[in-house]
Amino acid sequence: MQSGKLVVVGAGAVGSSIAYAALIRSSARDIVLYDVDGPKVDAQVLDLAHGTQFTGVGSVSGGNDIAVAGGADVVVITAGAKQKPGQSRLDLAGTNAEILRTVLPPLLAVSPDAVYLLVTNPCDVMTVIAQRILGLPSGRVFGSGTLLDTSRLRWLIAQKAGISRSSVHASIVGEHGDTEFPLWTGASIGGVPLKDWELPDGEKPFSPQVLDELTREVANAAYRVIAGKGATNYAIGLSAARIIEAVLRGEDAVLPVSSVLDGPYGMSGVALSLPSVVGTGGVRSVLNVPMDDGERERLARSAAAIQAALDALML
Ligand code: 6V0
Repeated sequence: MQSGKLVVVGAGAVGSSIAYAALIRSSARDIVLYDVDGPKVDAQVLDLAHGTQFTGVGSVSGGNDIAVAGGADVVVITAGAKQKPGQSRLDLAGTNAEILRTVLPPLLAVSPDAVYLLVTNPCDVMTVIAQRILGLPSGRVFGSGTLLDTSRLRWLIAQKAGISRSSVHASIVGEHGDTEFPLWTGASIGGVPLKDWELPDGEKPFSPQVLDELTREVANAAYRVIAGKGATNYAIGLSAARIIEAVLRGEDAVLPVSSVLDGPYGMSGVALSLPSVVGTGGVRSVLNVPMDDGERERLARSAAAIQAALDALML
């Protein structure tokens, strides 16, 4: 059985979906949900626990007493306000920063050795704030960032190419938000550069126009889901479970996640997503991936948007 205690903070649409994904993927041995809303968290815990006969997880528990969050190996933060239709992720910054200031110190007191994963939006801004509040090394406090957006991109590319998603190599980097962008430099299917990929009839489906459409589609994906059902939850649940596994299994997997940078690409003090090595202890390093001038410029724009949100919070 997988080892490790996972604590998910916030038992709403996202927190409960992360717990559910971790349960059915056996991402951790013990799964704990914590929320200030007692009746809600108790109900979520019961509903999840009722399914444990069919999973390989040791236990599911939780409640509204911070003590339940003690001794964690990984703490995932989903507590906070979510986007309403038409709202951007950056619009949530003030409210959710306040929630972090309330919840993180007591969490650190009961789980001083945990890796902290930020999912609450705006994820990159929250990562910087959390890292400062917790005072832990930057690799131990990081955000799910653009892993979800990358999964959306790979799904779209795989559909167009008629190829398995696992054979598509392409990443969304930068802000988990409106300035995110795909790293087309280096994007490939089975080693074939994306722009050279041919369908059986000889057509090359990834023209510059199509790449632009894919970029737009990924950037608007969350807005579409929120407009239709009020929240995005299943895909972020699975994305977070994947990160939790990389940490608890010490995988050293390369995933696009968001950590506070200290030097790479000439950036410091801001968190954004770049392909990073994730394993025991969190983010172990940030890769120096090839980028063309346009991509470097877009990365700088993404960093500026995140910095502006931090400045607006006077940080
Ligand atoms: P939700 O369904 O409203 O749940 C939020 C939960 O947080 C509620 O149950 C609250 O009771 C709880 N909460 C509030 N304050 C506290 C506190 N101080 N301590 C403990 N619990 C608290 O929102 P939902 O689950 O849909 O979204 C949560 C956050 O995830 C939002 O900020 C979303 O924008 C964000 N998402 C981030 C994604 C990502 O890729 N990073 C993806 C989807 C959503």
